[in-house]
Amino acid sequence: MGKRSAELFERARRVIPGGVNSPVRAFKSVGGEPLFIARGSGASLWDVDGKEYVDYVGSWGPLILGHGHPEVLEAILRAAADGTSFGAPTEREVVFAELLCRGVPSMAKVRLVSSGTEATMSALRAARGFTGRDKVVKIDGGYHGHADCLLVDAGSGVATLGIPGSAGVTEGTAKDTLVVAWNDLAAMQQVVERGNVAAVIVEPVCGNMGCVPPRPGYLEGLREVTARHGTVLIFDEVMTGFRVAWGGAQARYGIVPDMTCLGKIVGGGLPAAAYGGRAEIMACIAPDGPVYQAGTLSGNPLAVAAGQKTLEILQRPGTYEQLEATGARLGEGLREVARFYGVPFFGTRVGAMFTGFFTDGEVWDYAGAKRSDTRRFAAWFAGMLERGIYLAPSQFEAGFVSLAHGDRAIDRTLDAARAVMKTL
Ligand code: KE4
Repeated sequence: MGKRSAELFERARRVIPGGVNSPVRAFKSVGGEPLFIARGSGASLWDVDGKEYVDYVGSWGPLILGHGHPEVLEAILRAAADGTSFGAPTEREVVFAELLCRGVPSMAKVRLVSSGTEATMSALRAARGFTGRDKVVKIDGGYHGHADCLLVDAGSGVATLGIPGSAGVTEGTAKDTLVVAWNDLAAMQQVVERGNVAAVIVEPVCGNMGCVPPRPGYLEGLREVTARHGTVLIFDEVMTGFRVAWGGAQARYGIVPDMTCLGKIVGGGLPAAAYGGRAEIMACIAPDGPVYQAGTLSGNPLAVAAGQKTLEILQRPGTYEQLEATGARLGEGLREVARFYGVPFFGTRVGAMFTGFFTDGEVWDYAGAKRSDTRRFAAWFAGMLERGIYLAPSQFEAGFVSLAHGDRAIDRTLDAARAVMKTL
């Protein structure tokens, strides 16, 4: 790590818990100190010491166009010139909501919020209000933001830090959250059949235990058992929405959930997220119905402008084909390098999201992900960082490619991977 980053981290730790504004940014599990970022452009980032990196974090998902896309910047500036926030309805948010409902047709109506956490928390409240039931089911190692009832056996930073949940979540709250393993349909059926389950919430492609796709038939099975028991099926597409396909994982796999949570990409790098679903469920939301949910900055004009422009660009011909091709080149390239150097490695990928697990076995759930050699991952991460490749600092996070990742970025990454894998 450079001198400026080290100085800033030292100062940050004095005034910010752990020196970071979100735990995943700390390099705790890989045994280093975080880089402080000065700027980004396209597929690259520069730290405050002037070193350039190929970026596979992409602000944890939103930057599917890369950093500082000129059309997105222009849209933000234009919106800002008219005022930064009104706390009142605008035409822009209507157009954006129409675009989201067209893009994700399972949503008859959608409510804008400012973070993925708000989206999932609000969707669960709506599902409970709609069904009059208490329990929710989540996946072991699934992460849906930091609402109390979802911080049970969570993935992402919680998994990275190796803690079972979070202090400060009451037993009363945790007892209504039931947890089953990803891709275990029989376990899910059992829990849902026991009754009183308001909602099942899943990432339709897990991204917070690393990228772990659904097994063939699993999502279909979820849809069937939840429909049979009147349980609301919530797809948390905060990560997968408009990333793995136009319209998200539900479009890619052809499954219609009752509710959908969106975030990251729909904010185009600014704070916007959304939840929506079937008309009867959304009719429960205030002021139409009794489920309260609100937000001072909800539908913020700058965030909506950035999201709208991002989705407009994604709708242009060939974008998802390009993301698929870039993802495939990188994913297959990494697998090949690992095979060549005899490093135990299980590569996963769905479209433009990927993970390389350092394990002999296959990974289909969190237990499988945890069998990875995290010490080897730490060495891999450090070696890649040194060679100018910025990966998420955890085995239990997905990597992302963007439309700005061209052949040069991928070549540079695979060159670095050869040099590092050789030493593992
Ligand atoms: P936010 O509240 O961080 O906007 O979104 C929460 C969230 C909800 N659902 C899914 C599937 C998510 O992946 C997330 C957030 N993901 C993490 C990284 N894996 C965001 C990074 C962070 O926590 O700083």
